[in-house]
Amino acid sequence: MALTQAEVAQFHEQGFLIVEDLLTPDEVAAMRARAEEIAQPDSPEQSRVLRQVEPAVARGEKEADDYEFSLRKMAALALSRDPVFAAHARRPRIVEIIKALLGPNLVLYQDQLFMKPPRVGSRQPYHQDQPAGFDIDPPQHLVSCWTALDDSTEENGCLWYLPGSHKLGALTREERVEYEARAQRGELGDAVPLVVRAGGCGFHHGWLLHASGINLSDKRRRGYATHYVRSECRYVGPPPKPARLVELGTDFLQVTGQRFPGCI
Ligand SMILES: O=C(O)CCC(=O)C(=O)O
Repeated sequence: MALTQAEVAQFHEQGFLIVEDLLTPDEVAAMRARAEEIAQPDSPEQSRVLRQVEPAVARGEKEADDYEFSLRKMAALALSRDPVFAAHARRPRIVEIIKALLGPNLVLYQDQLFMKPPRVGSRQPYHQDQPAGFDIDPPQHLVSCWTALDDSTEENGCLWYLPGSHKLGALTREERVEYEARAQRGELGDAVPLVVRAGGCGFHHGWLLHASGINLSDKRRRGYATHYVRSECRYVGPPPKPARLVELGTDFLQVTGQRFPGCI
């Protein structure tokens, strides 16, 4: 069993689960090295991997040390079949945990590497993953795994989970904005920081409210998010599939188990 019954029950009650040291230092080092290659301005992956620059750097309000340290995130690494990141998305230790939470048939819907560079890494306001970009029905069968590639601390902008908030279901934009406003006013005292060493993982439900802080430190805080859905779900967004997959000329990444006709 990848998880004890108590851990599964805790996930369903709280909407998240934290597992320390799921990856070995060598596994983390391989992912870091590959991330650094992909983040170079002239890397061959440039056309496939989506990159987003920190907004304040893009506006010229802040200065990053170099191009790599200006990046807010890179996306579609596993989806574009990068061997290192696709292998991580299918890593048995992670997949067994997702199976315990979602069931035996799984695909990877999306993946994102949050770079959170030193000093310029910006806040990610409170949000739920599910309403923001996963067009699936039924909508609740989404679990995200966030893997720390650097030690993740409150100072360098770790993730914060709001326990039990997945039970609220899909919130409206206005409701999500109100949660962020309450966080800014210091009113979300029960939020839990995802403080883990590099190689630790946080697993969260698609409806769980979560946010990440500003990076106030001189060290970066990279975290790789892989978003899994049950293969039994139907894709209900603009046909035939998410725009990113159409652009890449690819499909969702098969992770384990079966696929079903008419489903994702
Ligand atoms: O790593 C971050 O700063 C944000 C991550 C996030 O929102 C997610 O994994 O869903």
